[in-house]
Amino acid sequence: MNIDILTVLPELLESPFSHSILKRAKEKELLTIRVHHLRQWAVNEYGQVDDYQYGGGAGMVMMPEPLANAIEALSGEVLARGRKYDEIIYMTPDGDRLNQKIANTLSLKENLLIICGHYKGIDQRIREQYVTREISIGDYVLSGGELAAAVLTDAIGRLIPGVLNDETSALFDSFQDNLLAPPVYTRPADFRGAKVPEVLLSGDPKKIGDWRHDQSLSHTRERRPDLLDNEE
Ligand code: 6GU
Repeated sequence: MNIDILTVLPELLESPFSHSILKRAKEKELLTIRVHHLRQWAVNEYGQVDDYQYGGGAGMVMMPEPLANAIEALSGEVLARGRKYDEIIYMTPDGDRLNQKIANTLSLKENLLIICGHYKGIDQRIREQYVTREISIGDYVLSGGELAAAVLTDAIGRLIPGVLNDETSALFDSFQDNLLAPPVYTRPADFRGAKVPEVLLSGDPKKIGDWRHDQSLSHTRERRPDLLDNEE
């Protein structure tokens, strides 16, 4: 999979993909992440990419011209590889709220472009003419789309087949089947008097599987009953 990210703050996206699972995904060449500085497509020598909003009001808006030129240039590069973007995603608090289902769907794509908004956001015409999908990561406001893009990329990247060492382990993640994950334990079996549940020491895979499922269910009922209501 190839993920291109368009931003005015590439520095914010340097570290998140250089560690752990996403680092391994890149090393295995299952995932390529390219961060592009929007200023490359600035409208003048001062590097301008934003301007005052029509109608007045505080806050700058990202101009359509640099964005359109950037999207077209990057689309051209993908086309040179014989492909096109499967989705052009704009990170915005008023987008669809990210969940595991969306992450699963996007993890099956080949080429994604993620646009990080800043200031008051991007000119509406870019949303209408180029963007195919708008995503938010939750009901709170971030200073810009970069951290949200990092969250989305991590959620997608780890789901690409072959990225996780143990192929089955993503299947047991919280949310993968609308259930929260069960509690986990490691050594010692007795930590200052607090013991690991006996069943986990039993060596009986069926019993352990049943216990984990029960724990997932009760944990979900207690903390996130809404997940059970939304069962498809
Ligand atoms: Cl995608 N962007 C910003 N700026 N804030 C957010 C968000 C995105 N998702 C939640 N809050």
